[in-house]
Amino acid sequence: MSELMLKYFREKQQKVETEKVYNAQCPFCSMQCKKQVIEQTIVTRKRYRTTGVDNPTTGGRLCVKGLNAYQHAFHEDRLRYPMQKIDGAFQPISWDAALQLIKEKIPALQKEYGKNTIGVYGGGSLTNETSYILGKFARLALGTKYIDYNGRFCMSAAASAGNKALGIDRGLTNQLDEIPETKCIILAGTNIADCQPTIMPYFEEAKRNGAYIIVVDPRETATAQMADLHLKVKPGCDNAAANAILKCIYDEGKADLDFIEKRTEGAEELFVHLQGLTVEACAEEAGIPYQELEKAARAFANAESGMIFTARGIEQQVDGYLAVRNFINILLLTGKIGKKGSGYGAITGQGNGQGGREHGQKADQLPGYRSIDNKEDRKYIADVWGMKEKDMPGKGVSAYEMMELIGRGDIKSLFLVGSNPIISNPHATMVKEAIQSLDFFVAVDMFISETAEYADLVLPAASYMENAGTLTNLEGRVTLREADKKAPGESKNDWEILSMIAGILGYGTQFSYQSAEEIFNELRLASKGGIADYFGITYERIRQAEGVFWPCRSESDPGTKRLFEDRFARDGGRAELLVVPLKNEHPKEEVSQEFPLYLTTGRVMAHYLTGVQTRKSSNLNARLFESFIEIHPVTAKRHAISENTLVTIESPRGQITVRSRISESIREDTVFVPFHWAESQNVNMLVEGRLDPVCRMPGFKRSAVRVSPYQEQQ
Ligand SMILES: Nc1nc2c(c(=O)[nH]1)N[C@H]1C(S)=C(S)[C@@H](COP(=O)(O)OP(=O)(O)OC[C@H]3O[C@@H](n4cnc5c(=O)[nH]c(N)nc54)[C@H](O)[C@@H]3O)O[C@H]1N2
Ligand SMILES: Nc1nc2c(c(=O)[nH]1)N[C@H]1C(S)=C(S)[C@@H](COP(=O)(O)OP(=O)(O)OC[C@H]3O[C@@H](n4cnc5c(=O)[nH]c(N)nc54)[C@H](O)[C@@H]3O)O[C@H]1N2
Ligand code: SF4
Ligand SMILES: [Mo]
Repeated sequence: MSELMLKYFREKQQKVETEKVYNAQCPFCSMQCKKQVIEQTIVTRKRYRTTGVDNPTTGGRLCVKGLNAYQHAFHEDRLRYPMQKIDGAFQPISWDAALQLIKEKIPALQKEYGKNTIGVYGGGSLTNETSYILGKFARLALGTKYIDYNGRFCMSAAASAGNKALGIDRGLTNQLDEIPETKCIILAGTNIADCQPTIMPYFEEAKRNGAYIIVVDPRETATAQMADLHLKVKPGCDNAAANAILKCIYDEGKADLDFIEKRTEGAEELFVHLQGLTVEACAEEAGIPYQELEKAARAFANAESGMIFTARGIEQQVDGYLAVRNFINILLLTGKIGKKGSGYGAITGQGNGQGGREHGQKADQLPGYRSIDNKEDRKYIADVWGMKEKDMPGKGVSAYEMMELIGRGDIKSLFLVGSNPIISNPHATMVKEAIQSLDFFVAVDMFISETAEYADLVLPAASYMENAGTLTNLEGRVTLREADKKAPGESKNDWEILSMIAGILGYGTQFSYQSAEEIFNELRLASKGGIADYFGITYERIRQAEGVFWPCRSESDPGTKRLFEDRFARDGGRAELLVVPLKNEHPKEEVSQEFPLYLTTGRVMAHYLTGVQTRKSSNLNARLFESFIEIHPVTAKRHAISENTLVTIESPRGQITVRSRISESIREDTVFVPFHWAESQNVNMLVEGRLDPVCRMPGFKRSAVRVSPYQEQQ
């Protein structure tokens, strides 16, 4: 090519080359890392680059998921129009036609079967504004009591335990900045290295400052590799491990009696209970050498300050509520809470796992963490919503129980917003059948997920890059996600879609919002005086301060960074110690001759939840494109399983097939499978539907299974 032509092409390229910068916040985990997506158009080709943006929580860090999250937002499979299932296939229709269909179906079903024949199912990825609107939509526009959300599988055990023991459920009682100053840390059932990677520098700094780190996990995860002591607990036996630690602290006279007397109740019963235990018996039950539990107890009790963090490993159990209570007992017994460098943290899961559980998409909850059973709370919210208190429905049921009601035909229609229950619920085969049996099923999603596949109508939702709003991160810091990309085709923000549906059902006046900020201002009022009080928080304040902590009761209130310094939030101001028996009355699935191994489930770094979003990313898929079973070499040998081969895993409920990954990092009696994949790799086909009686959490972290080399069906 001649020099002249090259010059011509170069100039032409420069003219058409454009760069757009989108401000965003990662859609995935509770760290809510701030970022910018930079779109470069060169001739007709688009190229994307992501950079982190400095902020007080993550300092501009991003993990591999955040770096690649633009791939699903710009994916060609994004829904652009409402899609109606006609003769078994989806066809694009207009918004008018979609709304008309809803107007024909919903009132008719309600007339025939009553208002509670409709269910509403939300998610922890939704903004605070959408979560708030979803609760109002269910209770006012549909008048149904059946609303719940995927956070039931996520935060419910920790939330109930926090509420009952301490009087408030805010993920972390202290801000992240205090972690580097603490001297002993227990990480119980949390794999932060893979699940909240950008939190790691706080812990690494603590370690450099001399903190002793204890990890409780049946597997040696990347998180456990950072630990000074790894307690390789038997799945579902964390209660016993915590009891051993409590017993040792008590016996060795290390309990903080002054703190216990001034700030707690229930100590007498706890002491009697501890007197009846032995460390050895608890250790045996937990599957951990007793010397290691004693070491953990001494390290924690002797440290000047200490923090305990829990996550789904101990919480997703049929007694997850009690497990968290027993770890909170350790903090209270040693007086390590409500002080600098001492406190509790439930590591929140989803982007808005925290805010999503505060503003009314939970069966028993009204905005501001108000209770739907409390007459005053009901009256207050009814006034904000312009309805009569007596018309407000009561408490519904939890997410999985809603699936059971669908299966029984009691709920005939479902609005699903931001969740994929066929992959994420326990007993997934039953759930799939239930979903298929619905008379009228509307899903609001960016994609046709495995569940939306069965919908009669799928409404196209905006992605995180297009939908502005607030999300509350794991610290309890309310952040503002700016979004400046245009949503593709005719897709819309969730809150706009819900408002349009409410409008067609006759509630236009109460759902006449023009912006997310307008909804937030109503939410502020609705939360005023509640436990999760957002009244003092405004978009302007969040922009200026880069996030405001709740509770924040007025615009001059700086927000509460550390909880419980002077009093706990329970009536009377004391925290509650609770006896957690070594063998409690909530039996878990036990291994047997037929099903000899414990199965536990969880996550890997590169994928997110049911994988609908991360499986769309070629970069993330390249890291791991299929599921696997982590199995100990001794166990693998016993079951004739070799490395990198297909394995069939069976439980009393079903079977799946995944590839083997043989590793000494897992207990011999346990296997691990992630839950990011569908169909024959959907591990929830193996998990039972039994629930924790207090918080209704399923036991995702312990089932009984057997394994065998995969054999092709003849
Ligand atoms: N990469 C990635 N990050 C995520 C997510 C994701 O899907 N992918 N999801 C987000 C969400 S919504 C959530 S809730 C969080 C979840 O975050 P985590 O709770 O940290 O993640 P999990 O992998 O489910 O479980 C954590 C650990 O518990 C261990 N475990 C299993 N059974 C037991 C047990 O009986 N006792 C104990 N002590 N430990 C046990 C597992 O081996 C695992 O290492 O992560 C968030 N971040
Ligand atoms: N075996 C096992 N099962 C588990 C768990 C486990 O550890 N083990 N963990 C449980 C936990 S902690 C969780 S949080 C659940 C999660 O379970 P799900 O909620 O089912 O998981 P997601 O993949 O987040 O599903 C989100 C869906 O909503 C869509 N979506 C994302 N953002 C938006 C949005 O802003 N608006 C709308 N309208 N749609 C959106 C996505 O495209 C996707 O289809 O899984 C639970 N299930
Ligand atoms: S997945 Fe979590 S840690 Fe990773 S970038 Fe997103 S918000 Fe940050
Ligand atoms: Mo979660």
